[in-house]
Amino acid sequence: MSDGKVLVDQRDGYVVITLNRPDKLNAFTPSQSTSLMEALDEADDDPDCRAVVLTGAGRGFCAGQDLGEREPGGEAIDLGNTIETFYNPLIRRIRSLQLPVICAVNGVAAGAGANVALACDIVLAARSARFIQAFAKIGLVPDSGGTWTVTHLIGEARAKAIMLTGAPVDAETAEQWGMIWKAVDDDGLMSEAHEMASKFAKAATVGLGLTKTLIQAAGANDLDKQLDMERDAQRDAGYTPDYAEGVSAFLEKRPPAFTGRR
Ligand code: LHQ
Repeated sequence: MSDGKVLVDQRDGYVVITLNRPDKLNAFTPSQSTSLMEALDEADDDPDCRAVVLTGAGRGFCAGQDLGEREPGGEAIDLGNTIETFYNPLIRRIRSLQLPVICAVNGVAAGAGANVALACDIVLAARSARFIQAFAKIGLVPDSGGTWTVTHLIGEARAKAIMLTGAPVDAETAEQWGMIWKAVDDDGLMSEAHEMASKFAKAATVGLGLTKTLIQAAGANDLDKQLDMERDAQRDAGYTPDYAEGVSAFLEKRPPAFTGRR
C-alpha cells in the first residue's frame, strides 16, 4: 500500500497505525489520507484484528490538513470536495468500525488532526499534548465532525470558546472537561495504549462493537428508541459464542477465552 507516510504494525490481536510525516507534524496529504483509510479497512477486514491504536510519529500527533498544498495566491479550490473525499469517510470509518479505536495523542493535535483524534473511542493523551481547533485562525470552520463530537463531549460553552478562539487545550484540561479519557505521562503513553489494546485483543469483540454503536446512537435517540436498540443488540450478543464462554468461565471461576467471533 504505502509510501511510508502511514506505518502499520500488526501486533497480537491488534494493529498500531502511525501517521508518519514527523517533519510536518504528520499533517494530512492526499496520499497519506488514502493510506490511513486503507489501513483502517484492512483492520476491519481482518478477523484477527480486535482493536486499533492510532498515533503519530515524532513530536506531534497531527497538524490537520497539509496547508502547504494550497499555493499562496493560487486559485481557490472546493474544500467541500476534500471533506467529502477524505475527512467525512475517515470519521465515518472510525465510528463504524466494530472494534475499539484507541487514539494515543503523542503531541499537538490541530485542526482536522484534533477532530480525528477526538472521533476515536478512547483517547489517551501525553501530558505535553495540546488540542487546537485551529480552523478559525485560517478562516475555516471546524470539520471532521468536530462541531458535533466536541460539542457532545464538552458542551456548547466550551466548544464555542475553543472553536471561536483557537485556544489550545492541554491534555489535563481535556481530561478534566471529559474531552478525552486520560492524560498520561509522555513516556508512559504508548505502553498504556498497548496494554489497553492487548486487553481488547482478548475481549468479547462483538459485544464491544455493539456497545460502541449503542453509545453513539444515544444522543439522537429518545429513551424508548434506545431501549429497543439495546434489546436488539442484546439479542445479537446473546447468540455469540463469547457470551456462552463468558458465562461458563464465570461459573467455573476461570478467566474467559473469548474468540471475538460471531
Ligand atoms: C505544517 C502544518 C500543516 C503543513 C505544521 N501543514 N505544514 C480540511 C479540508 C481542506 C482544507 C483545509 O483544511 C481542512 C482541515 C484542517 O485541518 S484546517 C487546519 C489545518 N491546520 C492548522 O491550521 C494548524 C497549522 N499548524 C500550526 O498552527 C502549528 O504548526 C502547530 C500549533 C500545530 C504546532 O506549532 P509548533 O509546535 O510551533 O510547530 P511548527 O509550526 O514549527 O511546525 C513544525 C513544522 O510542521 C513546520 O515546518 P518547517 O518546515 O517550517 O519546520 C510547519 O510548517 C509544519 N506544519 N502544521 N497543517
